[in-house]
Amino acid sequence: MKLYDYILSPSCYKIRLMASLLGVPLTLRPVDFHPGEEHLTPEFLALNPAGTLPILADGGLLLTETSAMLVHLATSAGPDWLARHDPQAAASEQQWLSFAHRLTASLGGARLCDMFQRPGDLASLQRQGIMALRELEVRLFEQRLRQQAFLASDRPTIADIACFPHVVLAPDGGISLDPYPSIRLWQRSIRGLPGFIEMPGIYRRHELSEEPDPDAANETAEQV
Ligand SMILES: N[C@@H](CCC(=O)N[C@@H](CS)C(=O)NCC(=O)O)C(=O)O
Repeated sequence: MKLYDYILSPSCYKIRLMASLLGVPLTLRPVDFHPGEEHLTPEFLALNPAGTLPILADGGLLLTETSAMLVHLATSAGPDWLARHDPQAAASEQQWLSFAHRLTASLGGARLCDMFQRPGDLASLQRQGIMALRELEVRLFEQRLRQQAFLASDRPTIADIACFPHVVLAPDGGISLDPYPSIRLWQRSIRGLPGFIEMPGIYRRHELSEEPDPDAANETAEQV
C-alpha cells in the first residue's frame, strides 16, 4: 500500500500508526505539505479533489478519507480492531469515527492556525476543540466505570486510533490537556500498545514516567 504522507500531519500519522500496529508495510511518498503546498498542485488535486492528505492507494483502490483507510487496513489485516462483536460497540465505533472528523476540524484547525500560521479564527476553533475534548472526557470516564479502557470496547479499535493523534497534539493549537484525566489515561494506554510508533510531538510511553492516580482522575473528572 502506498501512503501520500506528511510527517507532521496527525491525519497521516493515524494511518502510519494503524499500519504499524497491524504489521502492514506501507510505501511512503513524502509530500511537501508545508511550506510547498504540494497537495494543492494539479497532480495531487487529480488524485484528491478535496486537496487533503493523507491519500492511500492499494492496487486499484484510492482512498482520501482516513476513516475509510482505517476500516480498509483493519478489514485486510486485523479484524480484531473492528468492534464487530456486538451491535452497540459497532455503532459506538461509527459514532467515534465521525467524531474524529470534528477533532480534525477543531483541534487540527487550531493547530494549523497556531503552528503553521494558517488564516482562521483561532479562538473559535479552540472553543470547538474544548467542547469536543469535554465530550471525549465524559465518554472515557463512563467507559472506565464500565472497566473499559477504550472508546468503543474493552480493547482498542479503529475508533481510538481515529481520535488519538489530534487529541494528543491539542497543545500545539494552544489547548491544554491538563483538565482531562480520563483522556490522559486513555492516551497513555494507546502509547503503550505493541507496535506503537512515534511522530514528532507524540511519544511512546516511557517506562520511567509516573503512573497516573486513577482516584485523582475520578475526582477531577467529576468536575469537568
Ligand atoms: N479527509 C481527511 C481530512 C484530513 C485533513 O484535514 N488533513 C489535513 C492535514 S492533517 C489537510 O490535508 N489539510 C489541507 C490543508 O490544510 O491544506 C480525513 O479523512 O481526515
